[in-house]
Amino acid sequence: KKINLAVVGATGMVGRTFLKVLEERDFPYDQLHVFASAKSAGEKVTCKGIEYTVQELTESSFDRNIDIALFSAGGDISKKFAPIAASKGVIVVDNSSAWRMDQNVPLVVPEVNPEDISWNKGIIANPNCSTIQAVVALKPLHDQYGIKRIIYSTYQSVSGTGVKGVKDLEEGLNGNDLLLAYPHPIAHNCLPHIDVFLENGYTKEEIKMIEETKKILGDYNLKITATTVRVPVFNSHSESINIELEKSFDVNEVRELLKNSPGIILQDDPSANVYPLARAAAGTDAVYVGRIRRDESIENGLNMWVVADNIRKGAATNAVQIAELVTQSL
Ligand code: 11C
Repeated sequence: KKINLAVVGATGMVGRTFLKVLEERDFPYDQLHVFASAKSAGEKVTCKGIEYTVQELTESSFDRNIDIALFSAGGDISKKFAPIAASKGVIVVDNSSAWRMDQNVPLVVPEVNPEDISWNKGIIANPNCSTIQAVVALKPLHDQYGIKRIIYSTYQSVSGTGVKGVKDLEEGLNGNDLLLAYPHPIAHNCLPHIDVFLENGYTKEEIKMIEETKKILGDYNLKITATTVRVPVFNSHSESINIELEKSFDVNEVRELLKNSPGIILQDDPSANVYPLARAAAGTDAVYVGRIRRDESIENGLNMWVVADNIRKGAATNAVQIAELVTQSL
């Protein structure tokens, strides 16, 4: 079947990466339609060597036989337009947080729970970037040894915030703190504050990681806590993940298991200074795992360091991978 594809939010940071990833993977579409807000309408974008004029997103945008729409235009746009698109037979792959915890919406990472795509009712949610890379590394461990508890500590790049975050760091490194995106300077700093604070003292980013992990792994008994931190890095999120497993394990066996699991590149040779790094991960689609070692403070404890490009595997690439699986089922 020939697929007609739409990209909503085509001029944003993730939207532009959608187009790049579609081109790189030679996604098999027939027609491509690109939409954005009125402010960006008329701008030009290119995909597979063809230039497209960005159209304003309206309620009639989906009246053109579109099969799949990739959305990354913010939660409010998704809340309004994803149901409109779905009602017209479009399958929406939505990158915002608007639909992720909705019981009627599958939350999918193709390496982890591709089977959940089958029960979609027109909207499939793409998880938060920091969750995606974590669950790619956690899934094989959960299957093999059973996970009891997870402690996440993250080191997240400014591109997760978008253009304003990138500007704050760029200018801040020149001694000019703009504070466009953050309440404190991000240059030469670490901010234990991502998204808004909630009444229980956690940030929304921390709660997203906790809840989305349970939904994707399909295990609501998991005990999870998280501290998410913004660091002065342009691209790629890094995560320290401490895990308590149900069963005993051998550390070398864990390395072998992760090395052979989908989407993962093992980089774990500390004696040669080999471990995952944000700069090396940037611009790639893999999830890098290293620093695998026993947590000797508890029984069956494990530590690892997980890095991925938050705009690619954490957003655009994951959504395109979902769209590829949807295409196979059409
Ligand atoms: C960050 N994780 O790094 C956020 C960005 O729910 O899609 C992604 C927000 C989301 O700031």
